[in-house]
Amino acid sequence: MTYEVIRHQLPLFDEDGRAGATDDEHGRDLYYLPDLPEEDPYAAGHRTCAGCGPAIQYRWVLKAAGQDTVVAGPTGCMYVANSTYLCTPYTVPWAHTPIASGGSFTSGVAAGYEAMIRKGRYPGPYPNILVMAGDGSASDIGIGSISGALHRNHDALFICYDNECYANTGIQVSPTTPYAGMTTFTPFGKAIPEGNKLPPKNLAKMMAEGHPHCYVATTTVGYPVDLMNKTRKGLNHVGAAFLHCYTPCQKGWVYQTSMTVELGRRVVESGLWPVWEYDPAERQYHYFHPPVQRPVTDYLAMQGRFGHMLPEHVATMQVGANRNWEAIGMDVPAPLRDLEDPGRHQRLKDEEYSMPLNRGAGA
Ligand SMILES: Cc1ncc(C[n+]2csc(CCOP(=O)(O)OP(=O)(O)O)c2C)c(N)n1
Ligand code: SF4
Ligand SMILES: [Mg+2]
Repeated sequence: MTYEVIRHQLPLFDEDGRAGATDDEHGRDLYYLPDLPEEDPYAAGHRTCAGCGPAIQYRWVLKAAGQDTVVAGPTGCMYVANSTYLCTPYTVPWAHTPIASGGSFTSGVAAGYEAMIRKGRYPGPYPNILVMAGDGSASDIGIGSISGALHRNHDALFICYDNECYANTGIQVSPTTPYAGMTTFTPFGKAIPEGNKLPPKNLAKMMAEGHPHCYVATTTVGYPVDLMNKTRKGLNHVGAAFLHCYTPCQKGWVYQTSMTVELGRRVVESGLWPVWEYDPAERQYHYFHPPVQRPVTDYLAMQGRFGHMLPEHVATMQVGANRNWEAIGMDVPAPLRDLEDPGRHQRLKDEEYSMPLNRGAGA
């Protein structure tokens, strides 16, 4: 006898009825939160750094997923800092996987639950199954196993928490480290003044283009409701889903501890992290158009990892941001176009802004 597999359909949080929101001078809604579940499957008491972006992401994702959830986590900060001997902050089943195996492990969990429910050996319903892998895992060492899982369309949500470095082993460069982002493996100096010469790997677009039957989305910890709704959409989607979330690393990026969420907005408003959703049914991308467009320096100057950048490096960054604005269907205002000129930055650097002192990663 074969039993039916019953799946959860999690309701989405209201993003429109923002009566309680207060606007800042740019019209950005502040402090808006809908009624959220009180449960926190990622409880207080973990050992990540103060202001850790991945920890904020873990909390929102698991709040959105709820108690009937099974979580996997490949090696990285969010394994090590959350699994002190005989202690974890999870109130739901959680397993550590090798760094390369987040995709294959989670495939096995998903296939196992499907089989057990069909055979009547697990009463169901089918739980929310997700894995949260770092960028080193999801975009580099473990990308093959995640791509395989997406291709085979296992019913699970595969999340990359992206702190743009191999944080846990000492802030080494990863494929998603931004151009000019300083890490311990990309120090700046006379030979390579920008530190990191390469642009970041466009992981989310690779996943969407390469697996067109999957739900794929990007988000940041600056937009908690968006993050929670995309978590729920990814879990509701029958089949594989991939979510790429920008999560600042306080230790590696060297910024004021309280600025994690603000960075999560500024990275979008400076055109460096397009927020979008790919709908596999329509085969269409839906781009978020932020209400504010800022120069990249509004973002870069908050972080010590960019403090060594010279005017020509900042101009290169602005070129990339401007191409991103065009790619998501937004006009590039003339002042932002002007900032593609390194000469303009030299003048601004002398007169209007200063980059922070770069004391090195982890300072
Ligand atoms: C195959 C393998 N290579 C290297 C390591 C060492 N290692 C442990 S954690 C880690 C960093 C992982 O980086 P990321 O996935 O970005 O997570 P983060 O530490 O940034 O949270 C590395 C390289 C490992 N555990 N396994
Ligand atoms: S090093 Fe970065 S990712 Fe790791 S716990 Fe600290 S802030 Fe979080
Ligand atoms: Mg990382």
